[in-house]
Amino acid sequence: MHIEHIELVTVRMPLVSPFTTSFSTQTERTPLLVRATVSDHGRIATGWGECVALAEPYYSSEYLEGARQVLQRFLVPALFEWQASGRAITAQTVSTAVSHIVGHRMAKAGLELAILDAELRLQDVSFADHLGVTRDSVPSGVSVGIEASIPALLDRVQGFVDQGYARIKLKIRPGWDLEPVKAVRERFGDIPLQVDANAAYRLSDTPSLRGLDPFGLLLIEQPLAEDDLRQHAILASQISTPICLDESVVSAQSAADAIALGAASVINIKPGRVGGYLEAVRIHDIALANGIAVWCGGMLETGIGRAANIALAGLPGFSLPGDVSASDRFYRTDITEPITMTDGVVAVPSGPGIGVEPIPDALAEATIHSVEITS
Ligand code: NPG
Repeated sequence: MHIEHIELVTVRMPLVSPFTTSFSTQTERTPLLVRATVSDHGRIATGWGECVALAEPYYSSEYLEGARQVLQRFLVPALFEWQASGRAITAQTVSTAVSHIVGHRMAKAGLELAILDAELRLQDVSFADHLGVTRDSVPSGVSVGIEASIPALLDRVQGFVDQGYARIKLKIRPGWDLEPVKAVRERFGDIPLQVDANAAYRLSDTPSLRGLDPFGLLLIEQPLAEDDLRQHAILASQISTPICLDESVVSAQSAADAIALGAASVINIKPGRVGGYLEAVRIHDIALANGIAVWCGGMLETGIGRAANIALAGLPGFSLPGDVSASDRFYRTDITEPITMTDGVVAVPSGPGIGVEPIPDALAEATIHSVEITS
């Protein structure tokens, strides 16, 4: 397989409503799409990937402009150099070809997915088949932001419950934790419910986190800071709600460390956060072998990243509903055919590659920047 050129396309997508977490309020998303045009024995294929870095470095150190620059200046040229030296270009070789560039996992993941999509399209194989996924649908959970008031939160949750989502995740932060959880439990009873703190607490907040124990939550996600593996392990011994790690797990190695330390009994797998789908599968395998449940996280992806996440979420270790909601949870208009949710599940895409591609008009409408890189 030969890479002809790579294009970096930045799109702007307004959110249907503001999404507030412990670190920011987002009103729009500006995903960076990677388009790889490849050839093989005279056949041409186009593959798409999505880099999930936010516009600002609040969730992790990566951010849109930085990701675009590192792709343009370092990652894509490294891949072209690898190709020029006669080494094989496949999705499997991308991470090795760029391994001398430190960090920038979300940018690397977007590039790897574009190559993977193109490669699978040349082979006429779906991502799900490539992974060995046999499920044709996966349960769909929804993430609910911090709202202005408890009544506003209950209205929003009611809407998602009415739509049939299989699980509700509430964003929490100090001062918005026990009350919203209590109110949701009182109104909606025993629905599958979990909370996500995005690293907003400290170990000294253990007493208030223990206050969540009576509510029978599926898990509390990333209560403490990214680097605090040891402190998560201490917290896990002090509260009964299962601890799930998100930000702390950036690689298969950190997943193995977290499991060995007892810092997590559940792991949220986001392919972008860990450097790509191949590393995501490794984390899945380690977790499965250790009896640790995993679920697929979301980063408000467009249909591109969302379709790939749904295929990944079909692997057997993904035993909890993921943040794989319908496109209309966040966007009035997606750049692909919208992902839809019916009866609490989303369908695993079955077409070649990731099974979706941008609709040209929708892509053109949303594009705010694009740059083509050739060898
Ligand atoms: O369903 O795509 C989705 C969003 C799920 O809440 C969600 N993501 O911390 O997990 C998270 C959070 C997030 C979103 C984090 C955007 C960073 C950026």
